[in-house]
Amino acid sequence: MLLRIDHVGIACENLEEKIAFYRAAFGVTVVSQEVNEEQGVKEAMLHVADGEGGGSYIQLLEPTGPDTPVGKFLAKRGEGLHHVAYGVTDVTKAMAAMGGAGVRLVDEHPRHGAMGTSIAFLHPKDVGGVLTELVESPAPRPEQT
Ligand code: CMX
Ligand code: CO
Repeated sequence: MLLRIDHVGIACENLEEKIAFYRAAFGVTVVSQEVNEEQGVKEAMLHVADGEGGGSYIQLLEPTGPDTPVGKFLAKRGEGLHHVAYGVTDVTKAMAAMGGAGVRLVDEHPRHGAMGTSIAFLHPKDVGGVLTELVESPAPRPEQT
């Protein structure tokens, strides 16, 4: 059911500073930068590699305010690894399967993620302390097939 690791989400206080660090230290490039008000984040996707199932990324996350998931996480734990995101073919089907296996779903329905993806979160308390995201990428445009 899982296609690949789509991205790792990393919480930070200052997005621009962390982008500069990752570009200098790892030579990665920013492929998308957006504000997702619903998730309460300013974010950047940094490209790591392309595989059969699609790309893999580092997602840098700066909260838009203290009362957001990443804002609360930073206050409690400080900067660092925030979540792991797996690519899936169909996020609604994956949610049903994982919910059926007894894992608490944070989202009842898929939400909008970076780069046109559909995303849903699984509760960290049911995944051994790891906030887990499921990502369905948009269908490729005809010229990319
Ligand atoms: N990883 C591991 N544990 C986490 C966590 C994380 N990222 N975030 C919270 N927790 C733990 C807390 O430490 C806390 O544990 P304790 O009770 O043992 O202290 C518990 O979960 C509850 O945490 P909280 O601070 O009270 O936060 P909430 O219950 O209000 O929210 C959660 C937790 C997971 C439901 C919320 O963070 C959420 O909805 N996350 C999904 C959305 C999200 O993270 N969006 C930003 C990223 C967007 C993107 O990737 O595109
Ligand atoms: Co993410």
